[in-house]
Amino acid sequence: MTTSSSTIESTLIENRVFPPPESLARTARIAGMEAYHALCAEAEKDYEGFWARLAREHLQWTRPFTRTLDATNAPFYQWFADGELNASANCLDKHMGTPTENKTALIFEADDGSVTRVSYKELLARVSQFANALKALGVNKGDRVLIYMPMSIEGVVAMQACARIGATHSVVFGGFSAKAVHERIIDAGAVAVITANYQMRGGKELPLKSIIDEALAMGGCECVRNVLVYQRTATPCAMVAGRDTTFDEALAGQSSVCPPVSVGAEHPLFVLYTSGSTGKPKGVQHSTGGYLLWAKVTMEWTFDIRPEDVFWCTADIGWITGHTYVAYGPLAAGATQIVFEGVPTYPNAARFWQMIERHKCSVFYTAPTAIRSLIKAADTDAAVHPSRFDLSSLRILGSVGEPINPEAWMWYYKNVGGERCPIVDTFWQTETGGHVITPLPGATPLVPGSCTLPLPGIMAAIVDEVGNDIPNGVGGILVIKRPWPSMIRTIWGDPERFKKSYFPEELKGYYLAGDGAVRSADRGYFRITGRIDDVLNVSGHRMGTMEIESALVAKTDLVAEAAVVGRPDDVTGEAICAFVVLKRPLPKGEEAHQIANELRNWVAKEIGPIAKPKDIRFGENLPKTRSGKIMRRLLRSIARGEAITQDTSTLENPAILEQLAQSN
Ligand code: 6R9
Repeated sequence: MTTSSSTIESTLIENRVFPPPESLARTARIAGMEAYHALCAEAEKDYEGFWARLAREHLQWTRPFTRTLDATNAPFYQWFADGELNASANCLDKHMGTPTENKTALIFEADDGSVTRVSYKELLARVSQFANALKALGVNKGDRVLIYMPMSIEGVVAMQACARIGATHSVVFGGFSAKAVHERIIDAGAVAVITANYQMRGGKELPLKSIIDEALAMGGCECVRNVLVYQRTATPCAMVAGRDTTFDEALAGQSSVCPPVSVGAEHPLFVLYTSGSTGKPKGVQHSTGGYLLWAKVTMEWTFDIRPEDVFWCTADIGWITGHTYVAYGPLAAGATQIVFEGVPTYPNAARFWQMIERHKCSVFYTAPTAIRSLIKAADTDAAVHPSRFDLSSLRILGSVGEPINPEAWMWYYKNVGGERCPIVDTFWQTETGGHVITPLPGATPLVPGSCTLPLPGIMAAIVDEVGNDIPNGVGGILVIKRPWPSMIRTIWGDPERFKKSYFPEELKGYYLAGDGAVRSADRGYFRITGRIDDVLNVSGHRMGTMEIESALVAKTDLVAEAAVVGRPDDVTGEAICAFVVLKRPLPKGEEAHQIANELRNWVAKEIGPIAKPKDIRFGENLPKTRSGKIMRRLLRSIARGEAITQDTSTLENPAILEQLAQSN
């Protein structure tokens, strides 16, 4: 038997344990495992009392709540329901009159490297002025506002301004297509859209406003009365009279004082669309009180955030990570944070390391896919290796979005963290609002590739198909047994789908995360084994296979049938692989290549460039059972280039496997 040295190394690595640095184990918010266990015991003993204590300690209420959890209409749980507060006041106003008011809230670094700083006081003034501009346009409490913005101070201001007047924002990532924006505008019933003329990414000027114009022209968007346009670049864009206003026009003459509107704790702070296992994206609705509570608490527990920290979460505000750990959490915690417009590889793959050095970043939070691509770059070009930069300001590193493989973990730990900084591998989802399973930097001994243990108060467990607990060492379904304050409240406009997706009857009322997981036999540490539904994770972005399939078959002149599966990819984690049956004879060579490109561009237009399949394979048919079901497990094997070892006896057309396997 031969075993390659890399296999030996990775096995050894997975068994390695990294205790927290001594200083953090002494001083962190949760210092040592005893402190962690004490909090878990508190939650265990008096669940509601535990959450009520946190909610009173961490949030400022304009009207105190008297009831903690209301489960009468489960699974539509309500938290702190009779309490009132304002999210923006809890992020900004509460710092006024404290030493934080003159502190830098945002360090914005643009794509071209220019830097703008905004203090908490200035940010409050800007948010208030913007809130007044929204009010002047007739945007009211409860209205939905769609935000389609680049990473910018203005993007954060727009979100906070909505929160200030009780409008519910729905941020759509700037990489989504007009069609995707259109669908979300209609589903949310947005009354206004906030966008920019262009965005700058990697030295390129990319349109945003024209995509909004295209979306609004698709019809059915009568709900949208106004479009607000931030002029990010000097290039003009088309403006529709009576509908479109520039930021400058809208802000002119508006006061920079705007009293925050108190809303009930359950008032929807935002709706964020994410992919599910059926074609249509789900509008995940979050509350104000419970959501903000966890954003603030996890900043302190997971990142041990301190007044002197410079925090940097590299996620875009179009994703949940950019909501909780850019737009809300760091501000609620009074931190200084970096907001970055550009991409990690421009002007070269040292951009992150350069920025950490330049801004003396101390807590850095990014995605495994970024780390893996930077490892690749550093391997081939020593000039972009992190060792060339002074990263001594770092004290805590974080990872989010997908499993981090032990090799990437070790590289991150050694080369970025200088073997000093704990890595918090935070497992969570759009639906969980904030971290749910994660190491604590001053307590948890780290095992590369494991998100370790649930946060206090999060009753995570691994169960079988009927909700029975599974012993450590055996893989199963990840659930959370009790409701928690920052959980999803419903799917916007589709409560039935909410119940079906997250609280299936057979699971005893537990929250179904949609991931598989296993706990280690020795420590009971969780390791996420990947989605158990038809959702792919490409570069940390969730993509529904059905969503991509619907996009492909929507090309009705060309495509008869399509099936999409994932296959492992070294850099992006998973890659999208599409099997397509055309309405014409099987293409070969150059023609196949051309059609594949045409389909990729089509998917980019239907959903967005992030959904483009990496592989497209053509066949005269797809492997199907006699009842006509596509056998995806076989397609998964073909996509991975594996020999088919599964049972194919139920397959109607076995010859197709050979054809598809050779179609690459
Ligand atoms: C925050 C975010 C959620 C899905 C989730 C899981 C995967 C996220 C992870 C992780 C392993 C981690 N995921 N963090 N898998 N380890 N630390 O990413 O939200 O975009 O909704 O994705 O991402 O599969 O179910 P979202």
